[in-house]
Amino acid sequence: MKSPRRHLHRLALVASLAVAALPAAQAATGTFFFGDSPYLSTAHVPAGFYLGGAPAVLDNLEDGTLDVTLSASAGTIISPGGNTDSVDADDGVINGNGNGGRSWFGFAPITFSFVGAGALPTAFGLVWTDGTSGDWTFSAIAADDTPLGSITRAVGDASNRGTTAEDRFFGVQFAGGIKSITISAAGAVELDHIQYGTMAPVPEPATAALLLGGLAALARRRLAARQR
Ligand SMILES: [Ca+2]
Ligand SMILES: [Ca+2]
Ligand SMILES: [Ca+2]
Repeated sequence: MKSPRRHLHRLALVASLAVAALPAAQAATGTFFFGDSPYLSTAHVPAGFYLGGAPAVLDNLEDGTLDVTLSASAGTIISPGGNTDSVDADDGVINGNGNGGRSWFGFAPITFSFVGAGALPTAFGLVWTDGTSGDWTFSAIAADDTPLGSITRAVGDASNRGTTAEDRFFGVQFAGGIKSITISAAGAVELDHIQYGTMAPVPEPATAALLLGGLAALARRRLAARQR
């Protein structure tokens, strides 16, 4: 039989463990990674990524040039046709196919750097549209060249055609400014919708810690009251 005291003990323990399990690295550095979420059009920029919901620049590459505020370490824009795999909506219709748009093709690792005038972006992302199926790593660098961390995700549908259900958004937020983002793995990769702007506040971990901390404190207080 479950005693109320044991239940409160357990509640306090669970709440404490939950606080301990929060992503400490994120809280310590203030770097938040987003990914890998499905992406068929600009409507799929993750909610809460940009302040006000919209990026300062989102380059869909459809004008055939990379935005002047960006530079790339490798690769080039490829035209519609063949196996080109742009973001699905770039050819005007979301239909499971990205053959009719343009994308960035090159051999990984590929780094996109902000080279514009003014402050560095605090939210920076791109869309993986094709490449060798398997683990791809998305990483970022701060203004002083300090690594901001990385995430590794298994992506791809084992097809090098323009299929789009596999396409994934990767992004990073850092209030101190992001100098560059890199996608790396062995092999060729196609990317699209390279984008940046001002980060939206990310209250979740702090709020969650506060809530769980409060829950733990409440359980401890109740336990103490029962033990008196
Ligand atoms: Ca399409
Ligand atoms: Ca495109
Ligand atoms: Ca694809």
